[in-house]
Amino acid sequence: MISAPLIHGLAREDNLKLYYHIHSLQSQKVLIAFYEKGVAFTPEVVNLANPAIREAYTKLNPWGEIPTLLDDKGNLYRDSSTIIEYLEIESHSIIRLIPADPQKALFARHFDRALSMYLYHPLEQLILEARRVGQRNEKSMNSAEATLEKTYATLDKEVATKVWLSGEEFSIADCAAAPALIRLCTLYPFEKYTHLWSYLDRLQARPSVSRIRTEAEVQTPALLVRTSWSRPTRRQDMATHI
Ligand SMILES: N[C@@H](CCC(=O)N[C@@H](CS)C(=O)NCC(=O)O)C(=O)O
Repeated sequence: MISAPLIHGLAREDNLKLYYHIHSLQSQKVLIAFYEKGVAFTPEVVNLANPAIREAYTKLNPWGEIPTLLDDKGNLYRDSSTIIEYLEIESHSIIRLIPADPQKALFARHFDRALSMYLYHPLEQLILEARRVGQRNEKSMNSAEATLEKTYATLDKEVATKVWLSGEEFSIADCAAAPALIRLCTLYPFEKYTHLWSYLDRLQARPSVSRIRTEAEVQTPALLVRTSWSRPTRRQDMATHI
């Protein structure tokens, strides 16, 4: 694993170690939360493509998934939403990502969870199929696209009247939405959902979001192509955008 310099923020929790990779979307979700809150951490970059690193990492996270957070008491948090909830409780940041209003907090958590099932899951299915050039499973692609259409339509209605998914405040739900929508805007574009498209513009204008995009692009220039605003027609150009 590679260590990188501490990232400076408003509140300092230097005793937090984050195991992640910038190309992992759930890692990006957590990074957006850290940057929004201005909480510092010690980065541990985990390259799961390296079998020896993967093997070593399963001692920390038996599922072999990133991100994982290790706190100063030796507690491990192995899920992006739980890590953000942890920061909400334990960090000294005054920035909230779970709204104080209980009803809005429920909305924020609901969308975070719904996006994990109905945006991230079909997105991962599409990425998997897109990599299988010549032997794609049409049934799996159709099912992923049908789920995405329902999710796009639902989100489009939500953000037609709201700035962010839980209302006026940027929340955990928006941290989750940004990395997946940025990826999907080239892989399975959604311009016809005009409110959702404008919401993506708002997300991209957020400094925390543009920071993770820059970090991803700096580390792998090829990603510039993947996250660019060029819009392929659905399906045909998929192989060039994975
Ligand atoms: N529920 C987990 C899922 C995390 C997850 O699926 N991470 C992906 C990367 S984005 C991963 O580590 N996949 C295993 C692999 O790439 O081998 C979370 O939200 O933190």
